[in-house]
Amino acid sequence: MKTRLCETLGIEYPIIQGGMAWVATAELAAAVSNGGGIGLIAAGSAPADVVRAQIKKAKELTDKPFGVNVMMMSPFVEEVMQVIIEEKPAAVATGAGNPSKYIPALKEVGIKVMPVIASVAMATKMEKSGADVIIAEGTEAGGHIGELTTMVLVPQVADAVSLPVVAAGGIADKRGAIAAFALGAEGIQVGTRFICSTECIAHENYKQAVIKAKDRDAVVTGRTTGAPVRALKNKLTREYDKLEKSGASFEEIEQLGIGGLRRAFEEGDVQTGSLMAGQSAAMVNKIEPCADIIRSYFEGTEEIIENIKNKLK
Ligand code: TUI
Repeated sequence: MKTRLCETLGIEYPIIQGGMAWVATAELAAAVSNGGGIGLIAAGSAPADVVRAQIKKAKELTDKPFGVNVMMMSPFVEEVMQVIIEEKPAAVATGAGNPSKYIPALKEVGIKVMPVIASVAMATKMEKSGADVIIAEGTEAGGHIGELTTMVLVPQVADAVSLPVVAAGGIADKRGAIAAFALGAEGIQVGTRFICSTECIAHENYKQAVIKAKDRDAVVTGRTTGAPVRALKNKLTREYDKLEKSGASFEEIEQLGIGGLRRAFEEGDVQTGSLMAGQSAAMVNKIEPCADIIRSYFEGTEEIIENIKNKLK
């Protein structure tokens, strides 16, 4: 399963690890890259010097291409982009905003740019701005999300742009990968399943919460504030719901979530922490090395394709 994405990034399998703030550290990114995909360090809202240290660490842990995910709403986005231009990781993915103004400088030094988008309009805009890859993220994904499902977003984006499209959101196994390719994608992005990797240094309680999650446990809060976020249902999401329904102010609601990711990731606080995860959490059942996760998406796919052919007879 080699695609244009593999050529663009110099990787073996067409899989990009999701840029999960706090969760996607240099350790995880390097493990994914060593396993033949491309790992991403999540800059999240971290200051630039922290991001630089993470890039340096990843360079020690892998000789393979890796990238950095930049959250465009970060107060440090300007400085983080500068550090990236200096350190030159193979690729940059962006989320939660428009990276257009940084694209020329990133490309100038040979960094591939992969905006994550949730609409066709944003996909065509990114192609015009000079992006190298478009990551189309459906609402099944964890964290900050758009409205459209992967099933309807990916084919529309694939029709609208000529760049390689990567499908993200809800891709939990090789069936999902094959479906993504059927929709026109040339690669997949996987976040939630990598939380449950041996190399991910998230708190064990966070990993176990993902493993325990059932079909309807990854819920959305923040729809009324205009920044919807999908996370595993717990005390925090219930309080969010209550506040939103009570007509509380934007500031009051946002205040509740502050520090939530750190509480989940570092302290393992599964009640008041923000356990961001996608709907695919329900399909993640074990902790295993990144290399095994990657292979599980691409090995044995012939059998599934054969089954499809048989059903269509
Ligand atoms: O960015 C993500 N996932 C995230 S970011 C994040 S941190 C955060 N926490 C609370 C509220 C907001 C952010 C946690 N998870 N995924 C990629 C993604 N990007 N999904 C949707 C978008 C997106 C949305 C709007 C991309 C571009 C965009 O453009 C708006 C515009 O026109 O500028």
